[in-house]
Formats: sequence, structure tokens, C-alpha cells
Amino acid sequence: MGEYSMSTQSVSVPDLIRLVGGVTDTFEDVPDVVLVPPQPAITSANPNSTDGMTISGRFMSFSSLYEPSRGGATNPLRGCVRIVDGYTMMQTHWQDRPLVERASEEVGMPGDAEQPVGPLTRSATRTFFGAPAVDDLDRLDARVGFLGVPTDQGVIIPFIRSGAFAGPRLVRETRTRLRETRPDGASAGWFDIETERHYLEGVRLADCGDVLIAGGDMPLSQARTTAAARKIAERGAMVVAVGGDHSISFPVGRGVAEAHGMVDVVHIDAHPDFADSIYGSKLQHGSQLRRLFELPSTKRFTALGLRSVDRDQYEDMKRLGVGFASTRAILEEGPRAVVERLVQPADKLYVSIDIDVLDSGLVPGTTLPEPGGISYRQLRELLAAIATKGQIVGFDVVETSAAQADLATAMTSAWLIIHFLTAILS
Ligand SMILES: [Mn+2]
Repeated sequence: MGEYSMSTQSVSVPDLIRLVGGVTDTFEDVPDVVLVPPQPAITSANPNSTDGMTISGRFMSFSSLYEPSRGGATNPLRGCVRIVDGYTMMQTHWQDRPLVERASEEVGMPGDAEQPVGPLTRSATRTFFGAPAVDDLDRLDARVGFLGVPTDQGVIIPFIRSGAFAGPRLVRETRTRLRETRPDGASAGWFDIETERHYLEGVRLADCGDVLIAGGDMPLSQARTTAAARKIAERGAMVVAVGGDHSISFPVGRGVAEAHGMVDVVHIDAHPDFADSIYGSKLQHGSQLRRLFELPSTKRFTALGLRSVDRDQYEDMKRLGVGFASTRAILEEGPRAVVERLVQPADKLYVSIDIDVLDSGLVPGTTLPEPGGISYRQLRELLAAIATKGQIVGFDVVETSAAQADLATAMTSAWLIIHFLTAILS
């Protein structure tokens, strides 16, 4: 346990009980190390209110608390604050019971003086990069609206493992340098030592939550996804969708286009996902870019980073005038040169990023990890070049999947066999 300091703070009892998940009347599982002697004088933060409370030292007191489990009696309370890994928990103790049996009068805890300790709790459900959660999209007021699309209904089961439903949760649970929100609701930004600059400070970010996926009903899920993306875009925010399997790019891109009109689409992926249909389905994660390409609102369409491509999809792209660059082209020409050659300046751009464009060694936890991909730095350079081509009105990052580390190795072995056999027999 670390060192603690506390100052008098006021939180309503109902709010506090809600935050800590309940009230108990014993100290049975409060570690000794956090018990300190009772403070000699504690005054309620609001003595005239039944929900006033004071935290002094490690103790809190309430002027009174209505406690249904005690037969509805209104009781004076004293409690103990326990801090575990930055989260504040509370146990209350009825004042008429011994409080100090397990506490030492000699314990002088550093930081017990009246010092500010900052926020006591943070939301149990993490948001993307610590952005404020927005429940009502009609009231969204942000520059960037993150949208989780936790589905893998587009995966071609049973030939490819699912698990991309977990992508939004997995991304939310990461901890990056971009994670704090200022009191005014805008982002605190992040510091980049490579450029010695601070970025994104003051930008309003919002976590718009997850699309309510309708299990087994792909059209309904996609209709909801489109409506959510359109609403976020109509509120003036850049749509940043986090999948989910790659099938989400069609409904998300469609919603963005419904709000913005004509958009150019740039697709970054090891795979073209340009099949007219697969096993009779036109909505799974191998056809969604074809669907996006077919929208009347899609002006120009470019695919970058391809390396695992069926010949019929290659021929369809050629026939339909889709600009594309293989992984090899990016490696040989360089990311910027490829973008300069293929991505035209545009009014508005939607970018779909399948994380499997990266080398499988970098992203073993993707749905279909492919060896021989570009590096993270090369992808960053590619995206930086695209960002200069016009207004990015939305993008998605897809195919972050749960628990597939072994598949990356198997895919690498399989491709190695293919490539070696090809070298031998050609
Ligand atoms: Mn892919």
C-alpha cells in the first residue's frame, strides 16, 4: 500500500454508496495498514443535511444516514476510506461499535494532513482514451466521436475464427499517453518526445458508446451502425469507429456518407475485401468494401497494402478502375510515394484501416494475421500522407480480435510453405 493524503471533501452519501457499490457495517476486510486512529473532531460537510459527510484523515463521517437494512433507522455513521490502486472504496462503521481495535494509536501516516487528493473515483467502465462518455447522440458536441461496433457477425464462420466482437473493449482497456480529460471537457492531449511537441490538447473527444448489436440480425445491426455513424457525423464530429470485424466499414462508411455527401474512400488492408459475395452473402467481412465502392456517394476508391488477394477480386478491381497498391509496392516505393501516386486530393475522405495490413508479427491478435506486412512506422507514414489529401470525415480501425496469438504463427508457416513451393516450382 502506498501513502495517502486526504482533505475534507463532500460527496453526497447516495452518490458515494453508488460509486463504491454498497455499504457494510464491519471492517472485517479492511487491511490494517489503512486503519488509523479516529480523528478527534470531525464536522459534517453539511450538518444541516442528512447526506452531509466529511472525509478527515482516512475516515469519513456522515451527519446521518438512512439505512433500510437497519430497519429504516437514521444513524450517525463513521467510515473508513480504503484506497486500492487508485480506486477509492468505502466501508462504514456504526459509531457505537469499536473502531480502533485493529488500529494503532502510534500509526502516523504520511499525508494525513489536510491535503488535496484529487478525484476519489473514476468511472468503472473505461472510455476510448479517457474521453467523456456521451449517451445521447443528439447532444453530442465534440470534434471526434468514437463509436464501438462490437460485432463479428461478418466473419466467414467456420473458416475464420471470430473474436473481433471484443475489439472495442480491448482498445478501451489500453493505456496510452492520451488518456486524460481537462475539467472543461476537452482532451489534455499527449506529449511526443520525438517531435518534442504536445498534441491534441483542447480537442473535444467523446466516447459515443457501442452500437447495440442485434445478435443474428445482420441487417438490423448494420442499420443501427449506419444511423449512429450518420448521427455522429451530423453533429459535426469526425466518426472514429472501432470494430469489430471489417464488415462494419460498409454501414459506418454509409452513415458518414449520408451526412457528408460525396466522399473518397481509402482502404488499407492486407486483403481487398472486394468480393461481390462469399458463399451467397454480400454483407460479410470480405465484401464490405465492394458494397462501399458501389454506393453512389463514393467518388474515388483506393486500396493500399494488399498482399493476400484472390485473383477474381484482383481482376474485378482492375476492371472497375480501383486504384490499388500491394504491400510490395509500399515497401519498394515508400508509403508517401504510393499515396502521392494513387490518392487524389479530395474534399472529403473516409479511411478504412484493417489492422492486418501490418505484419502478422505485430498484430497476432487480429482475425486473419498475414505475414510479410508493413511496419507500424510505415503505416503511420501512409496515414500521415493520406491526412494531407483532404478532410478526413471518418475512419475505422477493425479486426482487433481476442486470443488468436497462435494463429499468427500458423499463418506465417502456411504462407512460408506457399512462397517456398512457389520459388521451387516456378
Ligand atoms: Mn484484412
